[in-house]
This record gives sequence, structure tokens and C-alpha cells, in this order.
Amino acid sequence: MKRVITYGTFDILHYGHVNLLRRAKALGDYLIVVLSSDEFNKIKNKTSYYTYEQRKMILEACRYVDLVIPEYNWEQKREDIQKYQADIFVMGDDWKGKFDFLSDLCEVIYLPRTPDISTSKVKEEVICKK
Ligand code: C2G
Repeated sequence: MKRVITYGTFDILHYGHVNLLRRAKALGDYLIVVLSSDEFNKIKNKTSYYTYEQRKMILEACRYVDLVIPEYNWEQKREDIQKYQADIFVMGDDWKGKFDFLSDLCEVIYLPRTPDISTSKVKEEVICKK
């Protein structure tokens, strides 16, 4: 049973996120998404449109996602990987290199980001179109 773990805010879930989740799941059998809490989003200077609970509910409806747990800080990854026995850590390649320090614990894979889509783009276009 190969376990995959990934992190993010996943606000206003879009096809770029789903592309990431689909490819991450395809690397193993079980996908854990560590979802940024509303408080951690503030630390990341991100204000999400949906609350943590709403973003969690939406992610749990995604066929590729097996478990959603909260991300409270930058430092919890090593502990999460050990606690959840993750074999593979996956992020989009905008993070390339940033999490190589985890490679003593598990395989670290960066997947190409889906071009031309982001939560901020959706917000701008939806808000501007009003
Ligand atoms: N992503 C992607 N293609 C896009 C947009 C996002 O592949 N067009 C990927 C990102 O690379 C990331 C995941 O989808 O792996 C979630 O993106 P965000 O919600 O923006 O996550 P981020 O704010 O980068 O949080 O501790 C790590 C942080 O929590 C990552």
C-alpha cells in the first residue's frame, strides 16, 4: 500500500488542483491531503474564499482524495510523513527543490503545474465579470 502525501490551500478547487491530485494519487494507492488551516493561510499571506471546513468538504468529495488533515505550520511535514507513513511527498513544481530536505524520509516528487489557472485568476475574473 503506497501512501502519497501533498499539501496546499486548495481554495476554490479548480482543474489545476484536480490535475495535481489525480497525478499524485496515480503514484500510489492512498492520497493524504494536508490542507492549510485558515490561521496558517494568514501566515502564508493567503486569504481563502472558503473556510477550512468548506475546503475540506470539497476535497473529500474528490475521487482522488482518501484523507484530509489540517496544516497548521511549515514545520509539521516531517512529523506528518512519519505519522502517516507516507512513501511519496508530492507538490507542484512551483515548489521545486523547496522540500528536498524530506528526501531522507520519503520520495519527493514535483509535478508540472497546470498552466493558466490559479485561484487568484478565478477570483479576479469572476469578481471583474460581476
Ligand atoms: N497547483 C498546480 N497547478 C495550478 C495550481 C496549483 O499544480 N495551476 C498545485 C500547487 O503546485 C500545489 C497544489 O496545487 O502543489 C495546491 O496549490 P495551492 O492551494 O496554491 O497550495 P500552496 O498555497 O502552494 O500551499 O506547505 C505547502 C503549502 O501549503 C502549499
